[in-house]
Amino acid sequence: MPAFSFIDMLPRPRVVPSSLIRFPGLGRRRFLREYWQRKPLLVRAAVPELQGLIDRRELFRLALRDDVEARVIRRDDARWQVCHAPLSRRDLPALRSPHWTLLVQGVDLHDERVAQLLQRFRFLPDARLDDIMISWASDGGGVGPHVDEYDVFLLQAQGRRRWRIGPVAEPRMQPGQPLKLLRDFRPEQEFTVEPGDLLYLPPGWGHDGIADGECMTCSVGFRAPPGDELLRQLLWKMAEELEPSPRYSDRGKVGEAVAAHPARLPDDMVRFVAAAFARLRPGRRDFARALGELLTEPKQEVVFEAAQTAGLARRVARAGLRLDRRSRMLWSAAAVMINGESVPETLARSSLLRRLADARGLDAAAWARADAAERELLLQWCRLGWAHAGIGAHGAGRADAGADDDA
Ligand SMILES: [Mn+2]
Repeated sequence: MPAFSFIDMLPRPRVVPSSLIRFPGLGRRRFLREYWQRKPLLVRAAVPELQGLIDRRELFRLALRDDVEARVIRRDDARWQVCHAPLSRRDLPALRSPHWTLLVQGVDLHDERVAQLLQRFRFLPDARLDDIMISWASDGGGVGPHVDEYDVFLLQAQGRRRWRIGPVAEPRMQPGQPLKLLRDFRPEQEFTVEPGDLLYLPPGWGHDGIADGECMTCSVGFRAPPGDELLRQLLWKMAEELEPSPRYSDRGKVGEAVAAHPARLPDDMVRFVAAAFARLRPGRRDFARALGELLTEPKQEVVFEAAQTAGLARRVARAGLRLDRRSRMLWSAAAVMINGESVPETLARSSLLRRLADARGLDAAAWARADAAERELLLQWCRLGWAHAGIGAHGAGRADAGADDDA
């Protein structure tokens, strides 16, 4: 492999830097250096065009679908109630009744406009990106004082919300509540956000947002899995891929002493397992692949629909292709992972695939440069519904026809 890559010769990614979230008067670089994972930041009018993102009726309709994760949370003085999906209309209190909120998880999986909003946060690694949760609250609604283990950008889409925030060193929870609510939350700051305002909170910051009149808020979440959880899942993945190996043998190793202590576990048997484990010796590449497969694993409720294959190759040659908005794709030095799988060894360093992962689309010119193996793989992804012919009209308008149509 040459030391340089051909990436620069390929078309520029469609995620043009100007579409990324801006931090007026601060700049992304300073945000990353001084605030990211360090301290909260409130940016007024960061995303003014957010107002028309999605309306209440659309959100409610999504919440009632059986492939969508949603919750209704109500507060009755100090008593909280949670109602989990699948939700029916009867689970939604009257709009005018105060102190309740509807939370809809993973809205980016179902709505193209919301998926595009997520794209604006790609100044952070895709590997950290989780999803967009959208909440609608009636007057006084909220989920109570709590702390998350995620980084979160809270974008006020409609109406006003009063936030109280403060660091929480050792979270202690209120007993007997159906939610994890902080027991003695001591907020340090308090402010009201308006449509377009953005509040960034690092993990470990307590927050309590109360709707001031009805309002809608988007939470863009960034997961940060704990080391032990990652390791457990990585080891599990490696275990699944183990090659069959020879059985233990004690030929010539059983001595007279066994008769005196037949219950004793033979040391040699222990050595056998230890040696087998030592031979595993995972390398960087194994870790990258397992991690990438893990992080691109589609969410449980995601089901890809197989696509029409008639004239597929011709359509892609003419119009390029784009990843389905629900496809997750990552690459590393020697591996490319998509939707929980690694690409074959021979394509693991394909600069075309890396480009697709970064830009989430390839135009006809890029397709023209693809080799036969790359084309076959990409067409296969189209057949699975992981990608679609055509760069597509991103940005404006309703979601693409297909999986996301409301019934
Ligand atoms: Mn939160």
